[in-house]
Amino acid sequence: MTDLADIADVGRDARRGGYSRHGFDRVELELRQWFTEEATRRGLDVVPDRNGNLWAWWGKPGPDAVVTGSHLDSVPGGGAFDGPLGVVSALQAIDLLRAKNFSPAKSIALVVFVEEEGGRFGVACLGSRLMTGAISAEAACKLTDPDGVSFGEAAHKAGFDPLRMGRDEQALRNIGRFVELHVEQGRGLDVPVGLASSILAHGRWRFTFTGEGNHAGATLIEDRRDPMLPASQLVLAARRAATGGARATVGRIVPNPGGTNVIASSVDVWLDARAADDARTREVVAAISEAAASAAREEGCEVRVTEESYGDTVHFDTGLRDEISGVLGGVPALPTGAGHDAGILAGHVPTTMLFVRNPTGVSHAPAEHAEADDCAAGVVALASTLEHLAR
Ligand code: HGY
Ligand code: MN
Ligand code: MN
Ligand code: MN
Repeated sequence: MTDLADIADVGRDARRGGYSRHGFDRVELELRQWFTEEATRRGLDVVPDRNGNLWAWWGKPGPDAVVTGSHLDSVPGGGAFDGPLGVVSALQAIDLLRAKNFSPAKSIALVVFVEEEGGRFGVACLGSRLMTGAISAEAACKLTDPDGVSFGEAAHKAGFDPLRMGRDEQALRNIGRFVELHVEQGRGLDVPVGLASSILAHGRWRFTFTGEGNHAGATLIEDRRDPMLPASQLVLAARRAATGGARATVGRIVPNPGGTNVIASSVDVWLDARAADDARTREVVAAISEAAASAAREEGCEVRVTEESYGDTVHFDTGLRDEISGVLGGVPALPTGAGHDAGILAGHVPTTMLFVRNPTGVSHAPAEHAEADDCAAGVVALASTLEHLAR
């Protein structure tokens, strides 16, 4: 809690409430500096990788290390725990292990992934996707923020070379086991600490509706081709389609040009859809796309759909999970609807996640919370996990 308090003033969003911390923005760079100082003060060697992620090493950097970490960026107006809890818990776990004079046989590394939320450049888990090759450097560097700054430009400004980005074999070889500690984000956990079993298949789709920009007063209703109408139908279709445990959300709509007395000429609508498996997710998105296309036709508008990112269901390594559950004296395993860098890494290295209880079930919002005692239990669990894996 002291570590979280250390950064409590960094990136507060007075307008939205909570925090807005985004990959390579001023605030995230300040948090990276904070992490670098905290890790260095503990005698860890901080080395950035080629893709904008930060590594802090206890022991020599090299293959088969035990790696833990999370991210420091947030959604717009996010909570204090999603991401930073995993980073400060990693630092605290190191302190605990040091205090008991543990001497790891394997190197331990802490990692901070860049742009996990995709809050600035639109694609979540950008740092881990780049590292694993799930997105190409070319595609990643072309992504732009709402001001038109590209990820490549932002990375360059932060001291990274876009030409050297991309799948990082060395970094992947260095991860023997990966553990991410995270605040649980629903109401799935009624004890202080649990383990993740799986992540829903999920992705993001942009729907661009195009109509005719015109005057809000002078244009008769029957003369309009207003793209806001099919955009609104998409929102309703998303709710209708998300049955049986599937989730579909529209959290962001951008009308162009966006004037109160202007019929928009186009509207961008972002759909976040998640479901148990690939087939069901595709089905939900297809149903919503069909409704959007038909609503667009009815209004004389056009619609273009772009899949901005997608990942199939993740099943975390069951062997590693059982092993860690044993170390922790038996803890529940639960699925989650939230995405994580651990989900990206799970396709490449044995990976597990520790969840810390969320008493309110709120996340991606200022009210996100975890009790101090549960956070402490999380640190102890992470320390035991690292100790077990690195001995
Ligand atoms: O959106 C997500 O699930 C994640 O927190 N990136
Ligand atoms: Mn999140
Ligand atoms: Mn997170
Ligand atoms: Mn006028």
